[in-house]
Amino acid sequence: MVVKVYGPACASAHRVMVCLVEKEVEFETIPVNILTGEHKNPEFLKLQPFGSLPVIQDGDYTLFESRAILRYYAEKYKSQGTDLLGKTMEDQGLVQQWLEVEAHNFQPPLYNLLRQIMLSSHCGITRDEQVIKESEEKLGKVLDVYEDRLSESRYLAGDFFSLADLAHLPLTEYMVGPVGKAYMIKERKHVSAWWDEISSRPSWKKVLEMISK
Ligand SMILES: N[C@@H](CCC(=O)N[C@@H](CS)C(=O)NCC(=O)O)C(=O)O
Repeated sequence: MVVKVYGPACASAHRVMVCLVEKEVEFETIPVNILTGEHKNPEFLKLQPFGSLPVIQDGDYTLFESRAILRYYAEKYKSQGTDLLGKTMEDQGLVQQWLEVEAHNFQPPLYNLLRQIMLSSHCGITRDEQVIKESEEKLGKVLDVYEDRLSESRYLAGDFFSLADLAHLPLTEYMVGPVGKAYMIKERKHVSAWWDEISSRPSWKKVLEMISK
């Protein structure tokens, strides 16, 4: 049975899609239109009571929260496709650590920038230059930590590509694209090399192609 991914026009759904491609799991996308408020319809709230995307349905099983979905598929298909969890307990701990860093340190300031710069018209908020400045400073400090880390290992959790790297793909793609902050990546040598490497993976190129249609 093919996995259903409800999204797909949102960064968190792209995170799930790239994981499924890496794990060689077949899926189809079910469009849910955030702009018309479809994600708050009673039917959709039965799947995701908070009215947020993405959600997957795998047979009778329903799961939401993109990073929970990543962990689920990485474990369920551990020996299929790319191993995204690490081999030793220590590597696995580091994957989980950097996955948390992505969620709690990296994403919040970048999401603020995205809201302010790309989505302010949709979100009904007035662009606030002070919020943009502070968010950029915060994100810069996070990227300085990444620069140190990536000067000693090829990927975030070690010398292997993992969920920790994969989770960064969708929002960083917006960051270097429509948010206009590519220089924050380029001016950090190791972060820049890491981004070039992870964003050239065939799995990510495939997702970009899927979402461009
Ligand atoms: N922590 C959630 C965040 C999901 C999220 O922010 N989804 C956005 C779209 S990318 C959304 O549904 N926004 C509409 C809303 O929450 O009302 C996850 O990782 O799945």
